[in-house]
Amino acid sequence: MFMRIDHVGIACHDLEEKIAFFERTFELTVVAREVNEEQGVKEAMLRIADGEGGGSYIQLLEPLGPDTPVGRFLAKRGEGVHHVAFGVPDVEAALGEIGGRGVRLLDEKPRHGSMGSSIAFLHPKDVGGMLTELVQAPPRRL
Ligand code: V0V
Ligand code: CO
Repeated sequence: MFMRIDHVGIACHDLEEKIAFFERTFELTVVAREVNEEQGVKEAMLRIADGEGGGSYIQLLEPLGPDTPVGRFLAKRGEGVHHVAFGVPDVEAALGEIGGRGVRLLDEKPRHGSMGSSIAFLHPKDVGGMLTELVQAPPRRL
């Protein structure tokens, strides 16, 4: 079901400062930036590797306000790993299969994610304490 780790999401207070740190320390490059109002974040993707089914990235996340998933996470736990996202071929099909195995779905239907992807989240309490995201990359342009 999982094809690769698509990204690791890291919650931070100051996106620009964290981007600068990752760029100069690990020589990574930002390949996309987006404000996602629905998810309550301002985010940046830094490419680690490219593959045929999709790349893998670090996703830096700054909350748009305190009353958002990442805002609440920062207040409770401080900066750090917020979620792990797995690449799947079909997020809707994966949701059906995983939900049928008793894991609580935070999204019944896929939502808009970074770089044109379709995403959905699984409850961290049902996945060993790890907030888990499913990502379906958009079809590649020829
Ligand atoms: C909360 N908890 C976590 C957690 N956030 N555990 C592990 N990892 C996290 N990131 C724990 C928390 O400690 C509580 O446990 C319990 O879950 C309930 O959390 P809460 O404090 O009540 O917090 P809420 O109300 O924010 O709810 C948490 C959930 C929420 C996970 C349900 O954050 C959510 O729906 N997240 C999905 C959407 C999201 O995260 N979007 C931002 C990324 P105790 O203390 O009771 O034991 S957007 C993104 O990745 C995009 C756009 C993309 O990739 O393209
Ligand atoms: Co993410």
